[in-house]
Amino acid sequence: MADYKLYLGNKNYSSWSLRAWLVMKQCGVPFDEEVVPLREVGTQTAILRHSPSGRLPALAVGELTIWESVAIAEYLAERFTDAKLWPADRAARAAARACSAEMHAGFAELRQAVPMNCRHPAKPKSVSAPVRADIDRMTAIWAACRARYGGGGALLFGEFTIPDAMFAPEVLRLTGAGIELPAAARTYADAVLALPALAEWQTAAAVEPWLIPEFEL
Ligand SMILES: N[C@@H](CCC(=O)N[C@@H](CS)C(=O)NCC(=O)O)C(=O)O
Repeated sequence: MADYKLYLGNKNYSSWSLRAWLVMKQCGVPFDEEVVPLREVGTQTAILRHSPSGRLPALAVGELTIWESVAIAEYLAERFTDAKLWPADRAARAAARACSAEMHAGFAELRQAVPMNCRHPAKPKSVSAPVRADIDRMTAIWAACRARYGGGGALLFGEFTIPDAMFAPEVLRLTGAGIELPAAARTYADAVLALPALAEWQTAAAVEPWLIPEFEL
């Protein structure tokens, strides 16, 4: 049994779980994981056994339970400094935290209109003005981070950092929906899609037995 156990929602649908899982993978330590199927009779009771908020992901470390994807990421960044989960430079780190916080708190229109679905990506017939505004803001963040901080690699702050995990589900949403992206955003999206850990998650999502009709658009 590993020291860390990550409780997740369905890999096919749970974007917050994907974020925490990508950060955990980046730490390079063994961890156990358990998917609690969402939207089933008994789901809430099952989640509450592992997460006091009734939401996933949650990370168990011995007696400690950490819920909320950003808190999990922060905990792992403190524990596994070699994984360099935040940029080393203070200004870059502040920007990385701002991007991550903006993702965590925002982009509701996009997230609502285009649910994450690894197996069958949602393909909206049209993009409303509020969704377009979310996309424009998100791709502007990507372009700005790449231009200012991205020189050392293909990701937002060069090598993989927490904001890349925060935006990974959005990359799946936007590319899966076939939404045209500005060149810099497309290049960044391709770099995220090339992450081996993301491919591993998608492979696992593809064989999950559960289907949630409201996320099958
Ligand atoms: N703010 C939370 C959001 C977590 C969240 O909304 N998780 C969803 C799955 S993606 C959930 O657990 N939903 C409970 C349910 O559908 O019963 C975080 O960042 O971890």
